[in-house]
Amino acid sequence: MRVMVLGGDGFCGWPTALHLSAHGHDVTIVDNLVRRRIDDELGAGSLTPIATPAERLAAWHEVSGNPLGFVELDVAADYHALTELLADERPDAVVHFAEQRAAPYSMKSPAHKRYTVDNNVTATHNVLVALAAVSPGTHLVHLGTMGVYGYESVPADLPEGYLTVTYPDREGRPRSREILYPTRPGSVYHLTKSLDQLLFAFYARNDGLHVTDLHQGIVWGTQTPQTGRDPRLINRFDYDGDFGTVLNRFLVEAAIGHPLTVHGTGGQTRAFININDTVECIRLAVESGDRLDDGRVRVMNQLTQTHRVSDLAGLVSSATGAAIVRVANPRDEADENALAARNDQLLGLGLDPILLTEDLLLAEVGLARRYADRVRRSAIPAVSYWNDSRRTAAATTEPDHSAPAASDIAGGAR
Ligand code: NAD
Ligand code: USQ
Repeated sequence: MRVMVLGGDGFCGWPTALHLSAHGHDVTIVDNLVRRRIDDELGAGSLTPIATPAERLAAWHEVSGNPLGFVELDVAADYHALTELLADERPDAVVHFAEQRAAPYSMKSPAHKRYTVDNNVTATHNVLVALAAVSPGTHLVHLGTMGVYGYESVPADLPEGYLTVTYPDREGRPRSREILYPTRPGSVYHLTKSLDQLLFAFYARNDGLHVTDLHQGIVWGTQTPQTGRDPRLINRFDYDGDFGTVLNRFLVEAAIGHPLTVHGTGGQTRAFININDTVECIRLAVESGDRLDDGRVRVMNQLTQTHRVSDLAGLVSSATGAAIVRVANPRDEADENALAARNDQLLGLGLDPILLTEDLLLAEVGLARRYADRVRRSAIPAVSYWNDSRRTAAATTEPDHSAPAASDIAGGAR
């Protein structure tokens, strides 16, 4: 199949592009490289030394014999170029990763909030409008988030995107209908994914677009068999207080002798998936595009396990001897929540989940130790606060590395 990977230079996009290419698909990456500029803005690069796009493409061609296309393009800002590209290529599938994906970065300042909404919502809308105009048969596979469901404890397993609700009609007779599961975003970033969901529903109904929205949990791990084939193919690994996600942060912290930074009580339960399962799920989604219902977005929950943050810290600590520190939580989130979710659809398509084991954790710590001299310890504290009371609470326990000037962020405020 001909597949276009928007955001294919990023942490999930790059290994996905290689995985699809290794499975015989003809892949073109589209990316504006903003994530590399955000590294500079935050003063925190990837733990792993990532090669330039040109070096990456050359290395993949050398080791696999497969060419990869690359187009530098801003999906949010360059609508006309995007439309031309889609009209020329008419891909069978577009995989859409091209959004600002860090909840803390999205809460950092008014400029970061505006950038996140402008970039993410416009990118998604541009893709939908362009597909409807020039390539309506293309299957759009979007990376959404489990966070759209919110993190209230509900006494049920979260369904895959939809809920059947029963309500009384005017005569008091019970009626039922299917609705999109009500969203409860916990950050501006998660809010954009909730808005995306409405855009997909509209364009599927109005224009008959074929859309799969993957509600993905927190991705952990780094390498895949393809990214491990040559040092120039290595995947990025974020550990900083904005883009680093909890388990990958704990693994780096353990590797450099930094205490594991548990926010608040550590009672937050979240959904997780290994990067190797991420790339496989996307392949399964892309290759099952012929199974979509007309006019209805397919929503699949892309997670394999749920874990409590304090349990993860305990696991990493007992495997490595790392100390654990409880820091004032910069986020506005419940002290604790329960979480369970269905993932029947991806299991039904053949996903064979990789479960968290001490061996896998230690392998990641080993990789982190190899690049330990690249870690900037000053980038580790999470210092994007959800509101002023969080900032004040944190100021009593840690130094305040305040948000950067609102006027100069990597993506540029429009
Ligand atoms: P990432 O930041 O590493 O990659 C995103 C890529 O998109 C970057 O290469 C960036 O340069 C590009 N991009 C952003 N805006 C763009 C634009 N306007 N035009 C062109 N390119 C643009 O993020 P990631 O971790 O790879 O996440 C990818 C997607 O998966 C995101 O949409 C995210 O919401 C979703 N997701 C990620 C995780 C996770 O744990 N990493 C979990 C669930 C969902
Ligand atoms: N946390 C800590 N210590 C840390 C970092 C985080 O205790 O050092 C806690 C946070 O307070 C939060 C939990 O760990 O309770 C998860 O935080 P995270 O940064 O790992 O994940 P999150 O902000 O939810 O975002 C990540 C990705 C995002 C994706 C989302 C999936 O960055 O793109 O959408 O995971 S989900 O969590 O299912 O919504």
